[in-house]
Amino acid sequence: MSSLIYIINGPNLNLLGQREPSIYGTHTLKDIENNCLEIAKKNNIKIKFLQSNAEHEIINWIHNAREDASGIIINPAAFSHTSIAILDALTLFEEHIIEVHISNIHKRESFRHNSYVSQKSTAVIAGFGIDGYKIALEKMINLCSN
Ligand code: CA2
Repeated sequence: MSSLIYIINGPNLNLLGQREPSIYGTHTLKDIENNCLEIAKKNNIKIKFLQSNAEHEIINWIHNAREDASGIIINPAAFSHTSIAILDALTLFEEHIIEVHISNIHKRESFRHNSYVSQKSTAVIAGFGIDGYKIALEKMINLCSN
């Protein structure tokens, strides 16, 4: 059976590419999904690429991941800075977690500097634009095969 990696995206990322290109670039979430699907195919693994604006839905997906995922890549978007509930759900997940941010959250407003999710993440990638997802997936595939 091939590995399954969940790639979970938080609020407003469904609108990526439509505003603030100087921070987030011009690519869409669909472009990111296609990049990830290409890497998945090359490496003979499966991905579940998900996005929600609702905290409870993200929490339910993390619970589901306990049943069938070898790892979680997550861009919790604004929930990174607010959600202890997402942190708690991730704490119950026993495999690797990689947190991704398109922008470098540490160079931005101070309210973006703390991410609760980082406390449970194996690694954090921030500031490489949408390439952060590719890096995360390639690194996750390495982690899962060790
Ligand atoms: O840099 C990131 O990936 C963020 O997770 C993106 C979040 C922000 O709240 C975090 O602090 C950093 C915001 C996502 C907003 O998505 C957009 C949608 C349309 C146009 C531009 C951004």
